[in-house]
Amino acid sequence: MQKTFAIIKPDAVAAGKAGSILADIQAAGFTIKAMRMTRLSKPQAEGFYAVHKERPFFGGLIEFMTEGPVVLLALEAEDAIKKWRDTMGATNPEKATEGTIRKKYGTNIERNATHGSDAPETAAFELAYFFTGFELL
Ligand code: 3AN
Repeated sequence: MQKTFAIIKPDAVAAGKAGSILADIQAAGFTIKAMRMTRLSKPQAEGFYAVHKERPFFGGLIEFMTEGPVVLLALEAEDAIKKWRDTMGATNPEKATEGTIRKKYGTNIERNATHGSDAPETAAFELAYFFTGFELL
């Protein structure tokens, strides 16, 4: 079993899609190990996306990720990191496969409804950034 980290982003929460996305997550076979709804502060979002800080879209991304509440999730499944990336679909919803979460709920490459860790090292960093050890047992 493997864990990955997911976020239901402010666009999807504001659109009232958090419940549908959670249902899709469970239907896809993930166990929700931990979950918290919160609004990220600017420093919290900047720390989370630190790897992107030189990218041209960084400022807009931080603005977006702090504009309203998000749902933070620790998901568990066999091969959870790849499985969640596949369930979400491509970063750009226009290019995402039919039936994926970003295709169903995303608007554009920035406002793309969900986040998912892209590798074991990032999953470990991201899970520990938002959840403590005892929440992930
Ligand atoms: P993913 O979330 O699919 O791993 P990353 O890590 O390349 O994609 O990008 C992190 C986040 O930054 C994306 N989820 C998206 O919200 C935003 N982003 C990525 N590329 C762009 C872009 N070209 N323009 C605006 N926002 C972007």
